[in-house]
Amino acid sequence: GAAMYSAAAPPPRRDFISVTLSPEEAVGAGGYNNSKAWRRRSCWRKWKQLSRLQRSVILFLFAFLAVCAVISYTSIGDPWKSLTNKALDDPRAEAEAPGLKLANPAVLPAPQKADANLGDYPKLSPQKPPKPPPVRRGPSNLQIKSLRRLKPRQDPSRAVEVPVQANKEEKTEKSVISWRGAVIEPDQSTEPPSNKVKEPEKPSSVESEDQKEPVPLNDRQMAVIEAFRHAWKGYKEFAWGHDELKPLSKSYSEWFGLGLTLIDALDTMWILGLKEEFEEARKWVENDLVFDKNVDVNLFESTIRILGGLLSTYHLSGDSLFLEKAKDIGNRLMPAFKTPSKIPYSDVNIGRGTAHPPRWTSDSTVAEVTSIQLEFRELSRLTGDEKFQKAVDEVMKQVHTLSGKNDGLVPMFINTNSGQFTHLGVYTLGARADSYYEYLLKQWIQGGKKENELLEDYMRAIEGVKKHLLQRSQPKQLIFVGELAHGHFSAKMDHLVCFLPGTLALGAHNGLTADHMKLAEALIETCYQMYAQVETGLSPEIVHFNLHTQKGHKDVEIKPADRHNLLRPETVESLFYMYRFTGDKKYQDWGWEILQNFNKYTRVPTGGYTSINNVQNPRNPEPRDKMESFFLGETLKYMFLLFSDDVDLINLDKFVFNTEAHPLPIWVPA
Ligand code: DMJ
Repeated sequence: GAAMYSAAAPPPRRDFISVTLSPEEAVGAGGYNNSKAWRRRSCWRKWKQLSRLQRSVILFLFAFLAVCAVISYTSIGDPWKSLTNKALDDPRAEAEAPGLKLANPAVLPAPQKADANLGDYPKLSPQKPPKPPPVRRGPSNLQIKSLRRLKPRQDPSRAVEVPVQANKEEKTEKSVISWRGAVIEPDQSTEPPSNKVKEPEKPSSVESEDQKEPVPLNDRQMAVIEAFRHAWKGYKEFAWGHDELKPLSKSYSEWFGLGLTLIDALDTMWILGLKEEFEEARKWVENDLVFDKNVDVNLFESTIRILGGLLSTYHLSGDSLFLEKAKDIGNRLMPAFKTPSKIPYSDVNIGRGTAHPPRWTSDSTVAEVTSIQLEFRELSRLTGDEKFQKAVDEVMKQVHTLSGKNDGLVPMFINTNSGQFTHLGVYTLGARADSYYEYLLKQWIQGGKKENELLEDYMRAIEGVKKHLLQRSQPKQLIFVGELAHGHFSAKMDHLVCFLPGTLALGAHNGLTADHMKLAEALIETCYQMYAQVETGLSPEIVHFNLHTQKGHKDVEIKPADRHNLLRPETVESLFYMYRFTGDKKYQDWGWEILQNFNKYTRVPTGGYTSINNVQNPRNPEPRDKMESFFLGETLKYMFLLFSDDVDLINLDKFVFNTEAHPLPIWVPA
């Protein structure tokens, strides 16, 4: 049934045991004397004064308690361990406690080399071009006016195989590989961004020529709108202006205290055509969104969700309110870059203008410091103030030359004092490294495909993935991306890694090797199986793939600590790219299944959706009572775009999505 949860049951009554200590017992007769020797003597005297029966009873009680303790330790051990791991897997814990995961490394199987020769991906259905874009209709005053007609679909035969120099991490300026051959759309090339800072222009959405007729929405898109409205109802009623809805307790949680869900959802409402909701949220931004607050925010999270959300809403709506707010938060985040190395700290106090690393380390997370570039670069372009771009370009420049990479794969931590990678030897495309790879490609696209170092690092990294991290599972022979820890391959894959098929497809669409598209097709199948092979049809946070055939075993294995689902977007995001670029309807069908399962297992009748603790139990998926802001910012937005046949609804030759699904314009020549 659709509606699964009702309000939380009242807390159970508690019983109390009261214990009274006589003053004498509490402090000892004759005044306070707490010396160890005195205490030892006094206890021994009391023990001697007891009868033999009393002593036996006490000894028996001690023995009994010891047995109970052993039994309860073994039975609560697992949930406790899983709880600890959950905390570690929580993105917030990630942000707050870098290093924790390393302190608790996965138990790795016997060393196995990733098969470097997995180029022969499963046979895939041939690419069908999508139908010509139908004319789009929708709420007229929220229409994104198209810029130009879509350029003809790229002919895969024009894709250029780019040579990759593996094993050479540090290269001098002179030896930079020329990727010119890969740049196939000359009309998108631009001046280097720093040369073209100027007064903010009209946002790209309103510079248009031909406004097209709106397209009627199809049933699946209507279902997404219904889901969004349901989520919004809960947020509006119980969490308005707060960071996240707690749909079961009908309350909210604060992270930064900046209306995170509302800001993350602004451009989704615009794209879905939800005019009333958008206007109401806009009023809140105008009257109640205040950044002058004594609050610590995470640089990465506030950049991708708040700065990114405001910038994209500015571009879609043309409303300068959002640009003003973007400038304000952008300026307040700048103190993060005042570090000895210029590699930013993880946290900034946006009211005080101070920044700091987490309490226990001076490290930052690699994905965090390398996934704020699209937003800060765009802010420079719009404001004419170079400082934003300079700060984030400096980070990329340093990371480009650092040692410690493994065939383009980066470690997970970087030190803000030394500017060097730390905790070397662990390589993943999941948490703490994921969007580094995504932003290499996307910055290259944003800047008009001119910044060769970015492309070079991206191409090399994908070769690194192929060489070290790809394996096939059993029995279905699914290609998956595992992890490498000090030379040991682990068949573990985070759901977060499912951004990769979409990114690979985007690269291929932009002229990179057709081989990337083949890999994308294989990997999106795997990501879909991470849903399809699970009891609820929803993916867990982490899976382990089976490398050996075992009777009755599926490809996907799930550890108790990993079986939660946070309503994450990555698979739906990749399905959207795959459908856009291939037109293969199976991707829409897979997304539709996923939406239905979200409705079945995560929807709360009184409003909102909740993350769940157990994707393996359809009877009780164990709601966690939290709706993450990215469910509205990303998951539902990508669903809506996936079900659309209008390639001009966020045209991927005009916009590039940041890692929180906020579309930013691709720079075009002045
Ligand atoms: C989002 O904040 C972003 O997509 C980020 O890149 C990864 N984590 C969440 C969604 O899973």
